[in-house]
Amino acid sequence: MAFELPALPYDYNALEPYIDTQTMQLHHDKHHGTYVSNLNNALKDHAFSSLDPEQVLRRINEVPEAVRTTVRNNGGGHVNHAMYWQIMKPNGGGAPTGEIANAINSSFGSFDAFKTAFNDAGAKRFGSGWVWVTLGQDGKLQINSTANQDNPLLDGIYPIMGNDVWEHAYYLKYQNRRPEYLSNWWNVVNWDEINKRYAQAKQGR
Ligand code: MN3
Repeated sequence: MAFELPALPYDYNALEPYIDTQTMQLHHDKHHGTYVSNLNNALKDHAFSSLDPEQVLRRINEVPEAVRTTVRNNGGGHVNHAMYWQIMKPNGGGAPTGEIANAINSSFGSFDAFKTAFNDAGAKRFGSGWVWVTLGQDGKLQINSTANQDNPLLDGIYPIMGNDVWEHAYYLKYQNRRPEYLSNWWNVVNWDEINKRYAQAKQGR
């Protein structure tokens, strides 16, 4: 198989009480697993099946039209979730550290203002999608949101971090209370990993 479901880097129950065990099991094994198998099926006989999945998204316009939407949705689903598991960790959260802390302060004034803007963008996304932090041309951090499984890489922009606001990410525990999920999510954020991704973004990855 060309694309593989990455193992979760911690136990299914490791993000309790903020993200419950059953949600993690279903979200990783079933949802992410299905994106990977659909992506493999769509690109089965195509040279892109040997590419890094991030490159597939960057080159989405070269994917045959017959499977382009399938690849966009499921390739996005694969790349988005591979990032999502890595930018969370047990006993994470707290104030940001390292270079990203400086970038947050210079772009948004304070960590609280940044969190508020991120949570608002996530809460306002109608239906299913993601909320992202990217690096703008001016060197400042930007917050935006996309529908479905669209990733900023479709526009050539490397995402520094993002949160999943599909109902499958939170509904078992939070039901309709998406803002509560968004605000609790900061307790599991992995700033070390986000700093690595920020460095990649600055290098123009
Ligand atoms: Mn998801």
